[in-house]
Amino acid sequence: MSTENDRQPARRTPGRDWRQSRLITGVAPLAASFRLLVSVLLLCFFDSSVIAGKPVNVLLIICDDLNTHVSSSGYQHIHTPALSALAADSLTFDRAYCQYPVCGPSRASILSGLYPQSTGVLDNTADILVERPGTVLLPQLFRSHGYWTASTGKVFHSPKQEPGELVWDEFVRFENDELPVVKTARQQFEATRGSVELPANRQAWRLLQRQAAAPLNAQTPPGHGRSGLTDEQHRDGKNARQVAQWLQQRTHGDKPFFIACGIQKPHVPFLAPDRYFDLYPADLIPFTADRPDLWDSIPRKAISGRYTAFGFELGKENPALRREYMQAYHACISFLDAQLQLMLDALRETGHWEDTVVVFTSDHGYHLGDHFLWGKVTLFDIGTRVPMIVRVPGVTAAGSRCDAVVELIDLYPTLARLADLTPPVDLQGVPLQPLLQEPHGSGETKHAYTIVRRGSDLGYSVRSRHWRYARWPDGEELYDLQQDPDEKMNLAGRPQLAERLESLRDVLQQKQQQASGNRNAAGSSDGAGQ
Ligand SMILES: [Ca+2]
Repeated sequence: MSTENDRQPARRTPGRDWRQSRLITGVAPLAASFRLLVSVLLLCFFDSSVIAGKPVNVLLIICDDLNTHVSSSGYQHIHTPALSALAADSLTFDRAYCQYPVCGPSRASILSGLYPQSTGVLDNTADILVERPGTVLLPQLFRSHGYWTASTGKVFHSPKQEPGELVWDEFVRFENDELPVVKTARQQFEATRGSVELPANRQAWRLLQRQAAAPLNAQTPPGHGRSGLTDEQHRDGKNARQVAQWLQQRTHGDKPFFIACGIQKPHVPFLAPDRYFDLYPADLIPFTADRPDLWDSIPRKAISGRYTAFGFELGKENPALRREYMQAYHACISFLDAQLQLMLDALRETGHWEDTVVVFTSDHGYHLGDHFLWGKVTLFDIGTRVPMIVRVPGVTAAGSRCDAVVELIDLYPTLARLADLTPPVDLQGVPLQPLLQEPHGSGETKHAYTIVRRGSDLGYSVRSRHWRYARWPDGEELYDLQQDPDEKMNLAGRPQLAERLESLRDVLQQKQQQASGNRNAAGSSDGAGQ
């Protein structure tokens, strides 16, 4: 059971306080002053934690179910000008992968810097602070070192797993305003039966409300379409405006800030303001049809069954329905892109563009009919690869790209190092610092590791620049990503690749051991927390 004591920060070696670490006072003799000046210049050059002499601020923007259908990832058939502009001024990671292709486990992993087998969060109901007491969460680290921390929207998975005051100075989650279709239904209802608030009307109205909203707002089958709302009436419109308001009102005071914005789109239901649908005439949306026998050579456990809820059959294309959903998903992406622009504008207008690290990413990828599948919960590239853009003023080169394999758990140690904070000793991610300055300098040998549950079993995947290997209870997959980037030809049975297969089996075994190796937080010997 969780107790309040479980939710206290773990004991750890504190990093330098930012106020102390950057204050230089007193009058020194000339020679000493010169040495000091050289030291400061060297510090500024080598220590990316100092941006124009100010503490580093952080704006972390994490989208929900956003795959790589964005201009910054090279997808041509999308309108995302804010992402294009951000990428043109930042470093884009082209091979960034989640550690688990489902919201809750992925977010627990990102925000702890740990693989899911160490967080113990392998579904959307588990809470990392219960599963792994004593874990120091990313915003908690910043807060304990003098930062003002705030979140809006879905950063941690759900309100049930919201650590709240433990990690945030302010946190808020918005809802969409009432949909026009619901408003119309409510007015018609009330014209004959009186207020929906009357006790005698509540049950009937709840049923009618659900029916009226379902085509737009249901989870299954996924609602999709033009919401009839304005940008600011949508949850993400409110999220972006909340971030802008915090910046404009300087809610952080004199402290450096760590602001996390959880963008809800393009998670189902795929509804967005009308004008974003106008960008995508359905009959012009392209897709690549798969061959009907695709699944004959792939382990069946690699399938996620969600495609049935969307109304599809395995092995059969339905171009009209596929385009209908793709149009709505793409409209949601253009909508979120416009909200991103608001936040970036606010950073500039408040003078924080050059002292704030900006990270834009997603919790996992998403199938839009690829492999006949819909939704998440797969280990394919489209299900695990995420957009990832990082801007560190004075460090990342404008318009630079990195094709090294990186993992979302790398963000925690990277941000900690940028802010000159001492992270927990047991993080499993690797700081991206060498790549931030030299995107082509290293990262050759890294493998991304992703797992997913299938009942009581797990599927496992490791990926390098060239290969992806997956193991399921009912078979294996091997893809040559240079020849077959869309993963349509499973090579696991090819005799000429037996040696390659064997070496990737070894890599997977090593990753499995590493990933489950930090099940308890450092400093909490019995896992009971501090
Ligand atoms: Ca998600």
